[in-house]
Amino acid sequence: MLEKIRGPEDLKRLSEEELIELVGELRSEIIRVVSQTGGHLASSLGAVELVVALHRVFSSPRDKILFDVGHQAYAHKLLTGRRERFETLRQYGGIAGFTKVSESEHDAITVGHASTSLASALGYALARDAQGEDYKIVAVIGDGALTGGMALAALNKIGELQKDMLIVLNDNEMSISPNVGALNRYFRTLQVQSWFQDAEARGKRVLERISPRLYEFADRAKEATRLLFAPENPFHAWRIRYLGPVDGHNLKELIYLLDHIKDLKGPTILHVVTKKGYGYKLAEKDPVKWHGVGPFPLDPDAAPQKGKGYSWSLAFGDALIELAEEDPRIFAITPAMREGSGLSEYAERFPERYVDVGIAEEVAVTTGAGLALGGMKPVVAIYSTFLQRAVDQVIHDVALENLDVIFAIDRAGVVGADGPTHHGVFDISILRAIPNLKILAPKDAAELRAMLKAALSVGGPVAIRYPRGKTAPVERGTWPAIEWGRWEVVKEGSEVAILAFGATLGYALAAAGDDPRVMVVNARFIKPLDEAMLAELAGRGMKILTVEDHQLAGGFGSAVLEALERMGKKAEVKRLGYPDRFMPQGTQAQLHALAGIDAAGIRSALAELGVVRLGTKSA
Ligand code: HTL
Repeated sequence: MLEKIRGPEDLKRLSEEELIELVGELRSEIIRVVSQTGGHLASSLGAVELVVALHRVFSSPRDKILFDVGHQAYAHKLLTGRRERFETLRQYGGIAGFTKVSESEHDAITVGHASTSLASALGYALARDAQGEDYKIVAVIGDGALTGGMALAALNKIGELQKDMLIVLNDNEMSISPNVGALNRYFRTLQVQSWFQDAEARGKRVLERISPRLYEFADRAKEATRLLFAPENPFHAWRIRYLGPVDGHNLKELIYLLDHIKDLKGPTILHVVTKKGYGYKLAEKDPVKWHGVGPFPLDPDAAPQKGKGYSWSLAFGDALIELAEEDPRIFAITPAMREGSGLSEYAERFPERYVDVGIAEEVAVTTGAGLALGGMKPVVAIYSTFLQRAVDQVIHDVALENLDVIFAIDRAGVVGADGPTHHGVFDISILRAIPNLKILAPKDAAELRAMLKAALSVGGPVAIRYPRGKTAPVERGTWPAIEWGRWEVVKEGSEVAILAFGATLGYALAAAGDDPRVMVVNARFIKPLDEAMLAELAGRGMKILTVEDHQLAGGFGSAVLEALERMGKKAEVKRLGYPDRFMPQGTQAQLHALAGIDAAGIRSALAELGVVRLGTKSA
């Protein structure tokens, strides 16, 4: 069936039975390909019926279907002309793991970060109406993504303007971890109420027959329970029509409903209840683990391979646990990334000093500010890419009053298969401009621990950035000393100093080999720089090669140039990092090589600086 689908219009010709068969084929294909490529399996499996129903009833690309985050849209990709390329999912040069406007006319938005679909839908609606067009707009948003401020603020405006659009709330009770928030609690009451109404409808017929008086009593009890379970529907307060909840795996019912509501005027929310991972037992049982997976064996008894070894995230989480054991003021904050940030165990150990604020990075940062003002020592664990959401909060709420807030910035640098929406390559440029804020980057887990400990006592905001991936594990109780503000000479040399940090330090050492002319410096303090060492290197006439897993514009290398200028020192400087374009998806190693920040790239740069190693061709 799937092979015959060239575009969504082909769905309109299928019978109900054929559509149900298609749903099964889509699931099998998603599981087969993701088992090879890795990807957001559980989210995409849960949305298959929904995607089929939407494409059956609406007419993409004329009608616009906007997927929030875009990680649940694999079935959409398979149905919109990308079946043959689906095997390249998330690979270098392949199709993206999220929807992407430049990839297909059926992808209405380019996305990867959460909570944007409703504002985009509002923009589409304003454009449609301004141009006198009449296409339909459908935003599909998860209950997780609906915890984001952007989504809630857009709802507020959508309700006011009464623009025609359908918002499909795909409620699976999960963000990556179990979902949080008051609205989430409310959705649970709606589900209970709907169950009660079903039971009631069944019971009513029986009761009426047995005893009219009992029926009357039940009818009154029904009113009482309704009040108990369902307070005034908040969407009504927003002037948005609410329908649901309905079973998101009942294809027939979904199609019937969508068909009947597609022409409704004004904004409508259809609350659809789905099961994350639906159709793949392991994922249904453990949707957290199967939210995003690496390649996995198709054997049903096997677990996903999360990649062996000790992650930077765990190195952070373990260190924080030990610090929190000693210091009762430590308080960890995550914007919906408990597992990814290595905080699962911390959250269990210190539930009273832990908060998941939902997919709301702005709230995470400003809650940190409030905690600091209230006398705690907040640690905001946040991915570099998601910190972009909260730049003003860092500036206005934290840095302005020099508050003691630590930012543990995970996934700094290119992240690999998630691609440009998720690369963490802007944090240094953004944060470097902010007064009071200090920026550090450890070379390994031990140094991360040292930095975290030092940051907690130095005062004012401190950002510690570390990459996605593995690092060597360290023993509990390992707290190496670190001299605040000082770089570390890792290898001596006479002619050129490579200034590298974090993920690029290993490459620098590999490129330097045992060449006596090449010095390698662990430039772990990015702000403030170790200006004393920099001045000394320049004074000695050393050439300088900066290497960063970050954009060149405004990054570490720029900071070095600025410092030399400020100090009135001259040095020949060459900078390696990402050029002024968005880095694509691919493995981290592929992307490092592409930008020439890996060992081979550094060797070429050394050659350009005149340090050509004898006996080798390139350098
Ligand atoms: N913060 C922001 C701004 N965007 C993203 N994408 C994240 C964090 C990380 N993230 C995802 S998917 C996801 C999060 C938190 C959960 C979304 O939950 P939702 O969908 O209920 O909307 P579900 O997976 O189907 O349950 C990714 O980075 C892919």
